[in-house]
Amino acid sequence: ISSLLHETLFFVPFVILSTTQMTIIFSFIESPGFPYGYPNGANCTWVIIGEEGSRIQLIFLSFAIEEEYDFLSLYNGHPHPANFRTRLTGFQVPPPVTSTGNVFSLRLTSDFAVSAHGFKLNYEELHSTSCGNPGVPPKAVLSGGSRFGVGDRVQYSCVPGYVLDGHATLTCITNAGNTAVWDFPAPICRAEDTCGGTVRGGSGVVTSPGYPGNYGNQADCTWIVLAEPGDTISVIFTDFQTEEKYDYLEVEGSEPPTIW
Ligand SMILES: *[C@@H]1O[C@H](CO)[C@@H](O)[C@H](O)[C@H]1NC(C)=O
Ligand SMILES: [Ca+2]
Repeated sequence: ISSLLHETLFFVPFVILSTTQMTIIFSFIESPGFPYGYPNGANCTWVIIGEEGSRIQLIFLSFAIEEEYDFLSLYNGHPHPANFRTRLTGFQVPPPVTSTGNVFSLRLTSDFAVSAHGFKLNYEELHSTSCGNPGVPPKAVLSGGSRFGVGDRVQYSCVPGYVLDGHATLTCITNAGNTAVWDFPAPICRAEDTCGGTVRGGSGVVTSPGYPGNYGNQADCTWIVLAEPGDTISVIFTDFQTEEKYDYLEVEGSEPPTIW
């Protein structure tokens, strides 16, 4: 991995602006002060630059950022609004994220009060023949080794009391753009006898209970998808089958004020 470190800190009352470009010597990034709390008024940018043709994968080890007030924003490329990828906040460790190109930028911004542990992550340069770590969703167990190259498979199961929605086996394949990608997203482990839920974040997957198997009778599941105010949400169906005339999926949208 090639890159360089230069850091500037401007101290203005309640505001810290910092820009960091890192020479990739360490393969981890921590928020300032981790795990004792990042500063208020922070604006810290990290730019990770890989070799031409590679992608950068972030694997979060720890994540605690004051929900909806402080954010870790990711950019595919340099940190310009046009490159915005997603914004992470809250207290759940996010799944791994892979950049589309060889530059990936992170920006931590915090408001004037209340901090949290912050984040720690590993980053890795992926070559075109590696899919990278597909991640371990909450309550899931990953088996099948630690090789994530084209042709490799990984297998998921859930801890007792949880059932798997989605595909249990993922295979690393080459897509039309000649890039190694997993053939399916990582599955979800859901508590037995529950369905539906609330999802947020830049993108995600929703499946019927037991998918790709059949859903049960008498099911009544509601999913709420929340986006940032001002954003729109698109729903893309990759598979759809319900009993015609008897079972339904209704999709409705509401204006932000009714949810927020
Ligand atoms: C953070 O710093 C960058 C670059 O210095 C600037 O463009 C951006 O507007 C700042 N963001 C906030 C929230 O202050
Ligand atoms: Ca805060």
